[in-house]
Amino acid sequence: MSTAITILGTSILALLLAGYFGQKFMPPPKPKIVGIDLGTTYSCIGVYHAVTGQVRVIPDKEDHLCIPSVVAFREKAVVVGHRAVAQAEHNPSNTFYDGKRFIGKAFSTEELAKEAGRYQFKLVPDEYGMIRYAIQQRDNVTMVTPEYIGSQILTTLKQSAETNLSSPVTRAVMSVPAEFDEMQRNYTRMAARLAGIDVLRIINEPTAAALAYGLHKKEGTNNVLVVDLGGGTLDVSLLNIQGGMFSTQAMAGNNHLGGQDFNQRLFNHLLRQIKQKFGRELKDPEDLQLLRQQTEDIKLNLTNQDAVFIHIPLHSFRKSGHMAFYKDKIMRATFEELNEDLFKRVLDPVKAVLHTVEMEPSEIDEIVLVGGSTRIPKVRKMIREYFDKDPNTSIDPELAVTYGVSIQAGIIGGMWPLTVSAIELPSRVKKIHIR
Ligand SMILES: *[C@@H]1O[C@H](CO)[C@@H](O)[C@H](O)[C@H]1NC(C)=O
Ligand SMILES: *[C@@H]1O[C@H](CO)[C@@H](O)[C@H](O)[C@H]1NC(C)=O
Ligand SMILES: *[C@@H]1O[C@H](CO)[C@@H](O)[C@H](O)[C@H]1NC(C)=O
Ligand SMILES: *[C@@H]1O[C@H](CO)[C@@H](O)[C@H](O)[C@H]1NC(C)=O
Ligand SMILES: CC(=O)N[C@H]1CO[C@H](CO)[C@@H](O)[C@@H]1O
Repeated sequence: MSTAITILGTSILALLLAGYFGQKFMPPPKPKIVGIDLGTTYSCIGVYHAVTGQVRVIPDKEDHLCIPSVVAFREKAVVVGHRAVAQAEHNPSNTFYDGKRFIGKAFSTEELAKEAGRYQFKLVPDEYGMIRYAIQQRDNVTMVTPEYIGSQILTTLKQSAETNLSSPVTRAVMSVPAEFDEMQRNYTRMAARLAGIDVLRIINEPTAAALAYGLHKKEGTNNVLVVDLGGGTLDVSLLNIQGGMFSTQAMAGNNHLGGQDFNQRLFNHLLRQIKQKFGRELKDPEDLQLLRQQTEDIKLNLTNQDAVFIHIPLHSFRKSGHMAFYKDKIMRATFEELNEDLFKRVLDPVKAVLHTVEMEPSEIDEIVLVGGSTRIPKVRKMIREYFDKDPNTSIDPELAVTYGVSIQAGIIGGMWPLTVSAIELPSRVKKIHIR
């Protein structure tokens, strides 16, 4: 009897050891399902690694973690991401972006007129008001759909992932704005299908951000406010999370407020400075392109520095062989002044959401910041002061959604040790639009 128990005990021990060494020394299982954040301005792809229990955002060949959601059509090639941005100033009418604003959505003539005015490319509605982008090459005009633009971005991400993981990538979890209706979700799936990706689940971006912080594992009921300030849009959502169940209580936002607007203010300021220093306006496309890129860098550097020294070559202002340089010192305070009214507007949808659910700022348990523009010190400070509480910022705000969808992909793939599932309850909440 006791021998039998000993043998049983030994074999259990052996099994445990085999399991332990197996886990330790066998190559980890190939990740099968990826998480994709197809964003308005940037898109990223990630994968959950069992064993380490961590999300890895997958870089492209040039080591960029995310790529701009920009697709350009050139005479003989289609270019995507950073390469599309780099040629934008030379090919403005065939460089397309903001596909996410148009995907799966019908526009009235007036709505379209308002939108079209913002872009240097041409938007053409079909008979149902669905938008297509017009590729203009010489006398030839070809139409492409927003989902086709999306598919080009997804194909690029898919290729990066396949290279990195050395395995085919055909299944994904994707995130969409909480306000997306069924048709917008369907067209997002269609974009993926065109890229050879089967979308196993679509989750809301705020839910993904909350998942990234593990808020689905927190005990009890939680009121989580997700503030997503990206390149061109501001979205505020109030989630109620109970035992892994997410429900959206309220949403508000401004579809035309974000990093691009802050850049534009700074860019205009630099142009005014240049005009003052050189006595004429900068018009050269190449110089403008460089200045625009520098503007973005200056803004980013002002997140960590109080002042940024700039030294920008202006090719078109060169005089008798001597290169001209625009030298200046840009203060963070100047950047904040230039954008003061825009920054103030960030709190409007926050207040609108709380008003809708009749809650005080103190009733919010966690605040999650998403989107690159939430790194701006002034924006962070305003939110911290409004709630008298530190927001959750430990995860890179540009990657939080990618982390979350990748965790969801891991959950669907049954990856140990992800045992807690996350379920989104259907919501009929209407988004409040603030301008
Ligand atoms: C015009 O566009 C169509 C569709 O993309 C293409 O097949 C054709 O070769 C183009 N023609 C010219 C002259 O570029
Ligand atoms: C894959 O991406 C990870 C970062 O997520 C990086 O450390 C690794 O070197 C990449 N591997 C290959 C083969 O590109
Ligand atoms: C979305 O797709 C589903 C499944 O393919 C379909 O049943 C539904 O009618 C579609 N809805 C819309 C609004 O396109
Ligand atoms: C921003 O900071 C980086 C890293 O310190 C530096 O290489 C770059 O030149 C800076 N750019 C500007 C415009 O100040
Ligand atoms: C300020 C802060 O970091 N707050 C919370 C962020 O999220 C975790 C949950 O993952 C909380 O435990 C922190 O307190």
